[in-house]
Amino acid sequence: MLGDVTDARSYRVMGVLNVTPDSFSDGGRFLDVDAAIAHARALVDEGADILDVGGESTRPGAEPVAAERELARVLPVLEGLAAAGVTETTQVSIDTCKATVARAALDAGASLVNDISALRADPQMAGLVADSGAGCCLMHMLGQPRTMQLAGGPQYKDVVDEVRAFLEERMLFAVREGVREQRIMLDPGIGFGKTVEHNLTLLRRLPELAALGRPLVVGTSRKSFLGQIIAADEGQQEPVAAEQRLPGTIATNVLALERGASVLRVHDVAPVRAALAVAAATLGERWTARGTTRTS
Ligand code: PMM
Repeated sequence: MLGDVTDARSYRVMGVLNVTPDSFSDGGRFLDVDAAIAHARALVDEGADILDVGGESTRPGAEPVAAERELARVLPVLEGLAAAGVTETTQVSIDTCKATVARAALDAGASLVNDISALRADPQMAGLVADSGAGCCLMHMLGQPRTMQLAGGPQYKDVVDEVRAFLEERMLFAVREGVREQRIMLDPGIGFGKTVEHNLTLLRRLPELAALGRPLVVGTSRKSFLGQIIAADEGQQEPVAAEQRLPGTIATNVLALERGASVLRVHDVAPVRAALAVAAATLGERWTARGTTRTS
């Protein structure tokens, strides 16, 4: 179960598997069930501790998807992962805001619900998570994916204070609905209704969110703010393409680890995991080879 530390590492790497036609960085690549399962296995081989399977794009401007369609995308993949034994060795998370999708995913072997609406979108979701005993990730988002980055831009008085208050309120709500606190993880929702500066401030002040006492999930992977920063450094106007954002992904994940993140949600598992291993060793964690503690 998530939270059990099976080796000396204090963090986990969550590999992203988007079974969507339109996700911003990998949309359309894994719509085919066999391609999705092959990619999932590759992520596990690269060292993913958790696989996060999603069937609805959350990129800015994305339109909502009906539950039947979302389910038709993710369920065959989850069933294929179970048949291949992957769900027994690797925790599988379902990235959804819909209780019907989450229920089917949990039945198929998932054990974590990653709800970017933090249990706000579907009134059945909190009860489902509570009754199933699954873990859940509660994420901050201002507005909806369709509207969150519209002109005028998101506004906060103090982004960290507001995100922290939101996460605390959602955690209390979840607990009131019967979700055990030990099963809750929190996520500042990097890129969800935030400017570049908001994202950077959240990363810089991550310890204030870690102070809520629950594991923090951080997802910066390939996000647009990285493309904007790298472009500015190169004197360009247009953000660099998603495939060119790995250095920024690594930099932010290493810094997030140093500031208290527990779960790093990424597309490029192998390079991020390697960077995190070195960062963690530098920070003073015992360094390990997959489960074996090295002393020299
Ligand atoms: N980001 C995306 C989707 N789901 N879930 C959590 N908990 N945190 C995130 O930052 C997050 C998420 C968008 O990225 P993707 O389209 O590449 O999956």
